[in-house]
Amino acid sequence: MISRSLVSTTLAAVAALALSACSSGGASTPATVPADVGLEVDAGPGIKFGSTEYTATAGTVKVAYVNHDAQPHSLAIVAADKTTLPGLLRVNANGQVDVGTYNLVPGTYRLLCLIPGHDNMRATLTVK
Ligand SMILES: [Cu+2]
Repeated sequence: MISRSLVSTTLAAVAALALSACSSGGASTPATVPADVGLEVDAGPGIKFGSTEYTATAGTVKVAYVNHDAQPHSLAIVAADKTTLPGLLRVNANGQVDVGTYNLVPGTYRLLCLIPGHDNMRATLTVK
């Protein structure tokens, strides 16, 4: 029993750490999508993005990642040269929104969720 309660305490601490790490990663973790986003990407419901095709206008783009699912999802934006843009977005709970700002040049990017087992979460982002 002692080891079991220790495990759950540790898990709670890890979860709290993950949450605080997430909210400190961006400027904030708003509950709603800001009005000035250039791209909104939806996670779920289920292990998929809301669409497999997204488009955005080149430049400095604010991206909102909205969780419509009960489990955590992340969003990595990968350029054509396979480099991942800095600023992994992470939404841990249903209704959570994470926002990041990216410098996008014209071309094709891939959107990925990096949560283990979420390999099916793949989409294409076309920037013009
Ligand atoms: Cu996911």
